[in-house]
Amino acid sequence: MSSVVRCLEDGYSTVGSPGTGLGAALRLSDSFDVFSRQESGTAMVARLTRAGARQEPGRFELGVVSLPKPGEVACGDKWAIADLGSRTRILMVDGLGHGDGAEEASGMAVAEFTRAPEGALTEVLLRVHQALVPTRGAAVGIAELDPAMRALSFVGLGNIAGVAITDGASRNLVSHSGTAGYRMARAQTYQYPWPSGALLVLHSDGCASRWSLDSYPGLIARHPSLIAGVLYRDFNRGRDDVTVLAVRNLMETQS
Ligand SMILES: [Mn+2]
Repeated sequence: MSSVVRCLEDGYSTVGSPGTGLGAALRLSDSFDVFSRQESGTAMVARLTRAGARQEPGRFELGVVSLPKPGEVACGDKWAIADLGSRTRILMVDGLGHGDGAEEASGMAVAEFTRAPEGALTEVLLRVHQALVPTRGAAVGIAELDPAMRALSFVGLGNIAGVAITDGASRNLVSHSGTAGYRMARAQTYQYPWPSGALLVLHSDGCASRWSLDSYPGLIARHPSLIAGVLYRDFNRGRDDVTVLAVRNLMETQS
């Protein structure tokens, strides 16, 4: 869109249509955001909140795109979130391969994580590993967000990529080689600074890892759903399930 503002006006169209679609989406949404560049296209997020639905805690904001391999119905990538009071844990799991067997493995990981998300991250990972023994296995990453402490912890087994972005500097989170349910060597949790405004991006290997938000001026400050959507659009490999999750620390800087 050469002008997002004009495109949001009712009655404006470049193709002879009524030109009311985007304006209607904006009016009907509880939150709405657009990231558009003429050379690469447009990403949009429109959110509807169910009446009485639990509100986000306000300590962070999160967006996810998770889709099966083209042509598949089952998705072997899954993610889950567990609220532990001041801390929040996020699981991302990529069942080996794709299709039903991959979905079964990742579903069991989510079930185990959801059943018992507490304890040291390495213990949670070990329980997930044990739960997956009957399955074909999976790559697993577990992040713990502590927005008030401006801290982020991560333990990973296999190919779940994590990148912490602070003041334009990116840091890749350490993950161990192995496969949950099949082979797990000694796992270690690593801590990273996660100050106010910092972003964490987690993604499965259905998304290439050569991206940089530097190529998208302004995107880092936008809703995490837009960040996840743009990375999905431009870096999904097209031959695997793909999940991209972005989460930003919303805690105000300590006064
Ligand atoms: Mn994969």
